[in-house]
Amino acid sequence: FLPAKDQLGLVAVGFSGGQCKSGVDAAPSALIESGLLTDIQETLEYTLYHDGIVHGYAKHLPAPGTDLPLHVAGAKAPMINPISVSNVTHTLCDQVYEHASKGRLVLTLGGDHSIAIGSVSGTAKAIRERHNSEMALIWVDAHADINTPESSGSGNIHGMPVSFLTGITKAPKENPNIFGWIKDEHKVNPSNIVYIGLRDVDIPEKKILKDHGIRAFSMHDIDRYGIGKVMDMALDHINCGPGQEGMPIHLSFDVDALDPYVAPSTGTPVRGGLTLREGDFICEVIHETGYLVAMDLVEVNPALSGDGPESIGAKETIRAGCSLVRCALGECLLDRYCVTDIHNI
Ligand code: 4U7
Ligand code: MN
Ligand code: MN
Ligand code: MN
Repeated sequence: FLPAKDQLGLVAVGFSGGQCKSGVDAAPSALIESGLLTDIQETLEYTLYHDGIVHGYAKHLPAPGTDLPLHVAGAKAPMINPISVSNVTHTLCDQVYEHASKGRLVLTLGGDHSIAIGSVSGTAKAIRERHNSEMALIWVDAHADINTPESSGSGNIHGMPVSFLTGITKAPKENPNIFGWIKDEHKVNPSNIVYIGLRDVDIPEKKILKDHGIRAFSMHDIDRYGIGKVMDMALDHINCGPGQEGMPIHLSFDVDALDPYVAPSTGTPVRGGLTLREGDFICEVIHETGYLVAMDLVEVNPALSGDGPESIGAKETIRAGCSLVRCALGECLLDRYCVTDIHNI
């Protein structure tokens, strides 16, 4: 299964159309400017494949004023920017597929969480073709992001990606062009999904999770069992525990899973979240399985820190985001070699 240990494909997606607050489009540049790519190449020793562009996808977007809210039968709110989100995620799907099908580990820097429709579908398709295998999806988030266009109270597509990725939602009848590009090869089996960090799940989402038997570890579970045991149970569920057969893993990390105390600069913060160490630990443990094939880091919004992009809140959020990525790419192993060395002296 494993991607080449030392090759990383990066896609930077400065897209904010899955929700209504501007600023999340500036996250990839902010993460890169703070040194993330230097760490990835020099400290973690990956060969980086990156086109050097932060994709705004302007050329894929419909003319201003034409991407009108889509009224879906029975919905509480119309879908917002449906054409833009569909187009951008279709393009992203192809970009991520390109990297993954060459056996590279793929990192997608968002952007709001709607972009996971593109990144996860691209990885899932490549993994099916390369390994004739299904893929696991670990979704670390305060939210379940599994609303359908009908159940969503906001109409924001960043609250719906998992419903499209599982096929629980199909392209809307009102306009099959919107997400009509998603085929079976792009989809993830609901039984291969694990959530970690949930604490703000809408009532219809709770029903969807229950009806589809999707495994979810809330903050309550983390308090009860501790993050170590929760990760053991999470990996066991997707067959990636010790001695199990294993399955390629896509990690989709929404920075709002972290407590706003450590990551305040995000669009939908919810109190009572993960500590920085719990977040890093999740990423470290997933790295250690050896099954990680792709990661998203989304919902960092440097503009939402109270006092502008230079604020401490934005800097801390960016720093936390970089740490999560480095941990998923194997930083903890470097530490461990040091400890081993000390013991050997
Ligand atoms: B994020 C919400 F209603 N559930 O659907 C919705 F609470 O990607 C929030 O996790 C979605 O940040 C949050 O709009 C999306 C809301
Ligand atoms: Mn296509
Ligand atoms: Mn999310
Ligand atoms: Mn969230």
